[in-house]
Amino acid sequence: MTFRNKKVVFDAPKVMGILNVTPDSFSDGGKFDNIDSAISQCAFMCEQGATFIDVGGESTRPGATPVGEDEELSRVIPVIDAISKRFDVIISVDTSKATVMSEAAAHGAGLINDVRALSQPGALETAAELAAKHNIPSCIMHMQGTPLTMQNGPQYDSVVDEVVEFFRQQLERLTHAGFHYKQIMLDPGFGFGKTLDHNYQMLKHFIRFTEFDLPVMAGMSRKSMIGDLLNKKVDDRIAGDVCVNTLASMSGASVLRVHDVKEAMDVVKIIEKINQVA
Ligand code: 8Y4
Repeated sequence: MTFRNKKVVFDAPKVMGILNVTPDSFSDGGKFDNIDSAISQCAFMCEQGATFIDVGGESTRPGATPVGEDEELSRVIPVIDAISKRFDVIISVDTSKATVMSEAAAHGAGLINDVRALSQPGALETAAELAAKHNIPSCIMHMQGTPLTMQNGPQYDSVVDEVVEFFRQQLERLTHAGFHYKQIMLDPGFGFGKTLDHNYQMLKHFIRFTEFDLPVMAGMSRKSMIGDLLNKKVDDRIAGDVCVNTLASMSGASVLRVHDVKEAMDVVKIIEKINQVA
């Protein structure tokens, strides 16, 4: 798959480092502070082997309050601009808003990562135009409900079947809008309207998501599917992360979206070796 002008071969999984540019409540530092820390965090993840950096300015954690367009733009665009000038990494923009997508693309983004699967006003049209004009793929994630309500009693007959069917429908919709098939990445959306069992059903049968011959992303890093099962706080989930990323990798995951790039790269190198030996 090609991201703008960079070709990536998914013979083994690649790592996407998470770069949050949501303000934290313990810091009232100005925008320059945030950009400087974003740059150093990005440098750190690039040195460790990240192929992608996912820049997000909207929290999609359960119950998070929505952020306005101007606020999201002012958080995300200066960071994308700074990263694209300094690092040879593929910048992924984590957004659902059409304006943020096009501004991010204008400042160097190479992938659109939309947890709402291009469902917001103008998002499909904008993403399709960016795919056609600049060869910017989109990652389409499955979510049941909205971030506000998704975790109150999610239900499926079969979560795996429903996610596969969702992918089928989205591929139809995106190709109809002008996307080339090979410009679409898929993501089952761990933690987005799923119970603990739903998440582990998706992990157990992850290989089912690879039937479309498209790259599949797995985002489980530090999520409650690890913390709740193991009874571990967010900063004590690395071993769990490594385990689930190994399992997803063995089932054909192409991109591991993680906070801890160094540990995920160990997984990638072992998978690469497994793929090489007889
Ligand atoms: C600690 C910190 C615990 C953050 C949980 C979290 C995905 C995603 C998110 C994903 C794709 C998150 C933007 C949720 N998850 N995009 N985004 N796939 N494609 N929570 O799974 O990281 S945000």
